[in-house]
Order: sequence, then structure tokens, then C-alpha cells
Amino acid sequence: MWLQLSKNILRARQWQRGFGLSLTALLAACDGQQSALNPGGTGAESIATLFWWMAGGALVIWAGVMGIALYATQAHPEAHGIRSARWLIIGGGIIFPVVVLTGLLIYGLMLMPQLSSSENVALRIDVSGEQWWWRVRYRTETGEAIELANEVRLPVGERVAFRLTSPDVIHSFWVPSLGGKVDMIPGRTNQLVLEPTRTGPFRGACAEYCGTSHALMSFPVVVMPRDAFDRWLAEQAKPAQTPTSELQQAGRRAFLANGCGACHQVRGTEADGTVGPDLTHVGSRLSLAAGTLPADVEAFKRWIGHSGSIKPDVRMPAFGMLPADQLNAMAHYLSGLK
Ligand code: HEC
Ligand SMILES: [Cu+2]
Repeated sequence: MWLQLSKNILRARQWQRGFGLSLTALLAACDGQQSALNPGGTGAESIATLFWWMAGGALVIWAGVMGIALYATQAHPEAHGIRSARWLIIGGGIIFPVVVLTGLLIYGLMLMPQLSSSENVALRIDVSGEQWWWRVRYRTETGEAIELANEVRLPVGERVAFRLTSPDVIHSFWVPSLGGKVDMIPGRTNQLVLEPTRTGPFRGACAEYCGTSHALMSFPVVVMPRDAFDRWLAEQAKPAQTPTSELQQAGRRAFLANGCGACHQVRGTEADGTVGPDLTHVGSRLSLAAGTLPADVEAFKRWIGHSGSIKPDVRMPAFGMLPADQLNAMAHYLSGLK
């Protein structure tokens, strides 16, 4: 008997440890760069508050239902008349849910205007979801656009209005740490306002299945102080740097000779394609191919040579047939475009 008991205790301990471990894993998923429960923006804060209220409410209701169930198994079947049973059904089954759900609906509707109101907006950014990357255009005060791709930087503490659309299929723009998600629908422009409350790297993702490489389209979001942001944007507005080293110059020649410019723009060169991402400052980005690879020379080389095996169904041919020295030179040229 003692043996059995100690075995049981051991089993309970193991179970406890397992539970502890999975709880830690679960909670660890709540901080980091992509968590709606570790908000870094006003929209995400309201959403997190709503979530905790709803989770708390669900817990209370669950406890209530369990209490009644437990009571029902213990009580004598004749102990209650039909009248009180009817009140339980009308009260608990109709009045209570109507009151709770109406309250939640009103709260949700009250949150909505501030999530998309364009009052006091300091910055406007147009983002278009493509298969499988993000076209990003910063609107300057004079109305011109500074085009970049696959990365968004924002000044901290300011309201930023995003105009979201798509030329192909439905995507969804979501930076969980900063705010809610909004669909990008062909033929429509949807608005989303984000207001980051702290600096830091965050991560955005496509939240609507859009095809084979849907899971390979994310983007880094960097929230920075206003002056650093202004310096960054001023750099992005400039045309591409002219390469200085011999290797990078050879890379530029190979880039222009192999037809990359039919799909890619590098401002300041004759490459002016618009099918793929603007590469004018691709070397300054934190990741390559929409969060798929790190942004180092090696990754550029791999991407240009094997785009399709890195990202299935990608709309860029692989250039693996080019001589290795050309691939290498292009990788050095592009990663040098700071
Ligand atoms: C037929 C059009 C097309 C051609 C030609 C083309 N690309 Fe691309 N390229 C794309 C598309 C589309 C993407 C976006 C892929 C994705 O992430 O889903 C892309 C992505 C890239 C990226 C990643 C950009 C980023 O923002 O991370 C690089 C670098 C790149 N191409 C380099 C090249 C080079 C170098 C060549 C020529 C050897 C080339 N491309 C030729 C269409 C093209
Ligand atoms: Cu998508």
C-alpha cells in the first residue's frame, strides 16, 4: 500500500512538473515581439483589457455553472418546484446572457472609433499586401511617396494612419503588439490607426490565408524616437548609393544585365520595375524576403539563386544558373544598398 501511495505521489509530481512546464511555455509566448497580451500600443492595450475582462467573466460563469451542476448531482430531485426551475432557465439561460453580451457589444462598439479615427494623425503609410510580401509607401507632407518594402518603422507616441489594400488576394495586416488586425481587400482601401506607446522591435504578420507562402510573409516593425525616425526616413527618401568597391560595381552591372530591373526598382539607376519590392535601400532592412531570411550577404546569395525553394510559389525566378561570381557580386551590391 505504501508503495502504491508513493507511486501515486510521484506521478502527481511528474504531472505537476509537466503542467508547470507547459504553463511556462504558454506564458513565455505572451511576451516577445508578437503578442497581443504584451501591448506596445493603445489599440493593443484596449484589446488586451477586453481579453482579460472576457477571460475573467468566462471564469466566473464557468464556476457558476459548475456550482449548479455539482448542486444538481447532490440535491434531491423533488427538492425544487417547477417554478424555481423555470426561473433558473429564464434568468440564467436568457436574461443573464442577453445582459452580458449586450454589455460586451456596447464596450466593443465604443472601442471601434478610436481604433480607426484619423484625428491627430502624424504620419500616413500605405501598405499593400502582395503575394508574398508588403509594399510600403510613406506619404510625405507634400504628398509624394517614399517607397520601401517588408519593413515598417514608426515614431513612438504618435498616431499613424495606415491605408491598407491588395492587388491580388485578401491578406490581413496585423501587428499584434500594437493593435488590431485589418483585412487588405482587392478593390478596397481600409484604414487602421496605430499608436505605439513604447520603442522596440515588434513583428507583424499576414493574418489571412493568402496562398502557398502565406506563412512566409511577415515584417519587422521598429518603433523609435522621433529624431531617429526622421533620420531613417530621410535616408530612405534618397536615391541608392553608388557602389564604391570593385566587387559591388560588378554586382550592379550584373544586376542591370540580368533583367532584375524589369521587376525591381533601384532609384538612381535604370532599374525601375514595380512587380517586386523596391530595392533602393534593401541593404538597410532587418530581414530579407518578408521576414524569411536574415539580411546578410549569404542570405542575398541564397535568395537570388534559390528563391523558389526558399519561398514556394514565389513570383521571382531563381537565378541559380548564373555563374557563382556574379551571384556573389550581386549579393555584395544589394547588401551594400544601405
Ligand atoms: C519576374 C519578376 C522578378 C525578377 C526578374 C526578379 N525579381 Fe527579385 N523579387 C520579385 C518578387 C515578386 C519578390 C518578392 C518575393 C517575396 O518575398 O515573396 C522579389 C524579391 C527580391 C528580393 C528580396 C527583397 C526584400 O524586400 O526583401 C531581392 C533581394 C531580389 N528580389 C533580388 C533580385 C535580383 C538580384 C534579381 C535579378 C537577378 C531579381 N530579383 C529578379 C520579382 C522579381
Ligand atoms: Cu498574405
